[in-house]
Amino acid sequence: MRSHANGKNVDGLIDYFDSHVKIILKRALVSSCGFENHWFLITMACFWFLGPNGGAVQLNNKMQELFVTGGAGFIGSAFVRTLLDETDWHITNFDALTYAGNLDNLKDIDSSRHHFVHGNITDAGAVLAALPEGTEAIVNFAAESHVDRSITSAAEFLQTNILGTQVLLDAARARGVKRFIQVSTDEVMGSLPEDENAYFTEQSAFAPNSPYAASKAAAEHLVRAAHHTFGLDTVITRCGNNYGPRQFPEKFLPLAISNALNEDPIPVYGDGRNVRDWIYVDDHCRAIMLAMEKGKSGAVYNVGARNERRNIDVVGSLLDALGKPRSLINFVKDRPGHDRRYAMDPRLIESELGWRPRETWETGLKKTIEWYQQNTRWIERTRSGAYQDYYRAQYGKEVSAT
Ligand code: NAD
Ligand code: TDX
Repeated sequence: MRSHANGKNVDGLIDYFDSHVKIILKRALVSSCGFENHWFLITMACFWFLGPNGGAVQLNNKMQELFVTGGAGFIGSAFVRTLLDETDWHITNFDALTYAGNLDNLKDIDSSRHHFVHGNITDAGAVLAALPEGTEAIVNFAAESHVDRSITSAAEFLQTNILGTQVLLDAARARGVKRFIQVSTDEVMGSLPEDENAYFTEQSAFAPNSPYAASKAAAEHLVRAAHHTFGLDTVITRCGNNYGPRQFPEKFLPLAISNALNEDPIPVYGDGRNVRDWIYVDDHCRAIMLAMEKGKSGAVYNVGARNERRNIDVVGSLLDALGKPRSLINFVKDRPGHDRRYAMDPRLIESELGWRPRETWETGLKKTIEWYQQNTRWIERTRSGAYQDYYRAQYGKEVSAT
């Protein structure tokens, strides 16, 4: 796969040098052999165009086909945007449009290179029907992704996150898809001690503590098994807490921003001292792109921006940024089994693939807050209807729909 960084410019340069080198070599051949030795020239020309180096030449400007699942959700839609912006690739975006999937998240993108298919990853027939011939890679974002919902009911998590992943692995093998990328989470490794200088590495043991985390851990095992047993080319990325535009407001940061904008109380679980390792969503997406293109087959890469923060400090920062009072903070009953601390050691992806986050907490939070301030209609739509029922059941009270 070719490098995505400034892909169009790099391709242009390669094309330029490639065509000029060809011309120079052909001229040298003609002058050294003479026109009469045309068989030699024809043989050399065939070797040039069809020979073993042809694969490298053909990569230039060749449209790559990608199958993205869950691309109408928060991270998946950011990935689709980033990929369309930074490469020439074509994407088939396969999404069941659950409560978390939202076609508004895909508004204004280049529709000539993006094909949306409404479908469920647990439906093998639908997946195979939608998977284009010659698909270069499957990137699996599709998941039930909210820990609190998994505590209320785990069934959908097992269906989508475990069985759905196996369906995709089988489809990848059946169709000869070159690479399978599983988007996983730090939560598979459980909770770190609060006061110790401990970090999750790629070698950390699995210790999932919620049904969500357990389902993501099971999915990772299936990906690993497909690599080990069938030789499928797989890469797993594990990331911490993402934040940014278009995150469904059941997750802590968008929930807190939406509530703060309406001056509704912000529910903080327990003592608010749980630590999460926050990363701006586009930085995560670029890490996935790099892992997809350059990651080692069978590898796992931890993705983190070295940005640990306590929940109470996160709320504090955003209330200050919005000019809202701290009195909006409302300590509520803790989440059962609440993991105390997540912290990623990203040294492998940094050293092996050269990945670095572009956003700091300050720039990322500013962008995020501005997006929610400017997209009140999006918040209104996502917080109407079923969201109100969810909020009442989860927090035992009403919240503004706007
Ligand atoms: P999200 O809930 O915002 O989006 C999930 C998307 O998957 C939605 O568009 C939904 O419609 C789709 N989907 C759900 N079930 C499906 C099914 N059966 N078939 C097809 N599509 C289905 O989630 P997100 O926050 O964007 O997370 C994306 C992925 O990244 C998930 O796999 C999650 O585990 C992982 N992840 C998330 C975070 C985070 O902080 N949000 C961190 C690390 C890893
Ligand atoms: O109302 C809330 N109050 C609160 O204090 C909510 C919803 C959360 N919290 C706390 C719980 C966590 O310590 O905030 C922290 C973040 O919570 P979530 O946004 O629910 O994320 P988390 O449980 O940490 O999991 C997230 O990161 C890893 C994503 O939801 C997962 O999909 C991802 O895999």
